[in-house]
Amino acid sequence: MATQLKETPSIEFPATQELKTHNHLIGDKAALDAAWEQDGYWFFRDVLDKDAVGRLRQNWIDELETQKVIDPVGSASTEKSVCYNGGSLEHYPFRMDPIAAKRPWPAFVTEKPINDFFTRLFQDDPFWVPVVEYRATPPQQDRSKSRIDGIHQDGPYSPGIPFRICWIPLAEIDSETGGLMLAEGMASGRESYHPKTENGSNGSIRLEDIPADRWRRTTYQAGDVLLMNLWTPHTGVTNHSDRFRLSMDHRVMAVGDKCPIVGTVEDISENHVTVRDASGLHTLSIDPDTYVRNTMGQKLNGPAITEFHKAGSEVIIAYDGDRASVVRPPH
Ligand SMILES: O=C(O)CCC(=O)C(=O)O
Ligand SMILES: [Fe+2]
Repeated sequence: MATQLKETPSIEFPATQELKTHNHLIGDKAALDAAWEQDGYWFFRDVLDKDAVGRLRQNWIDELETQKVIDPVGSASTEKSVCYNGGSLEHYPFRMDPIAAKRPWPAFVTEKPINDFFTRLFQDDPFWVPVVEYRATPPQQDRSKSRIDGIHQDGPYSPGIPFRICWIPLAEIDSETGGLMLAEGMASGRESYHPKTENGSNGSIRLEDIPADRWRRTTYQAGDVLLMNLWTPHTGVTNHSDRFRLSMDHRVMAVGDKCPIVGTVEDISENHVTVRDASGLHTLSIDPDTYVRNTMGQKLNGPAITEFHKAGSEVIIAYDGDRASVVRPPH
């Protein structure tokens, strides 16, 4: 069934169809792998323990109350919605740094039912890459703007880290609230649809470069989880409801996959990085094709590398032999 999101008529917005659900494939590794290649995502409906999701969500509710942009919810369930009360967004922390500072994800992923789900899915222990975005997106004020935040693939921003994007709605996200919209069946070629800009960064994917009949979304509920292939084009859809859109996006892989080094910079130059993790020191070379990046996903070249990455800062490094393919901050 094609559902058209409510749209300002002057702005182009594709018709979307329902996401597939992949619940029936859990336990069948070959079928899961095939769907991963073919569909470019796994969507599992109602698989995450709702109490655990609720405890995670409480961090968002606390922050929204602190910001005075929602009325105190007390013991009311916030699974359906948290209404925006119209409070000022002038100092609103759009990237949710106060939640990031509390680092609520380790407590969540180590809750037994959550860990059990991912262990069963991977038939291996999950490895959580500490790249996490905490989103509490208020209603979009300017309704004349496009509802498409920016079509992108995560792959070209983190080349060489074979993680899966793990997008977790923390309350209902319906078509008005927006949420994530993806293009199905575009990942198997591992092809970047991003136009390259002059400095080697990635420009946004153009809507016209994605076949119009590929777009998928659904009404997401707390308990659902969407895992997405690095090569699947996707975008956030802006919020046209009167509620906050609450989600967390994380990156996960199986311990048996080629996991990146997660550690702190010991020493860095334009040509190398030495990093310390639990297993000791590792030195990797950096060359002009290494995607050394900042928090905004921009590629850093030459002196910009050591202006941004310093001894003591946290990094995630993917590598091939002794060459770094990506050097990135967690956030
Ligand atoms: O939630 C969103 O708005 C976008 C999420 C996203 O791009 C991602 O999880 O990779
Ligand atoms: Fe993304």
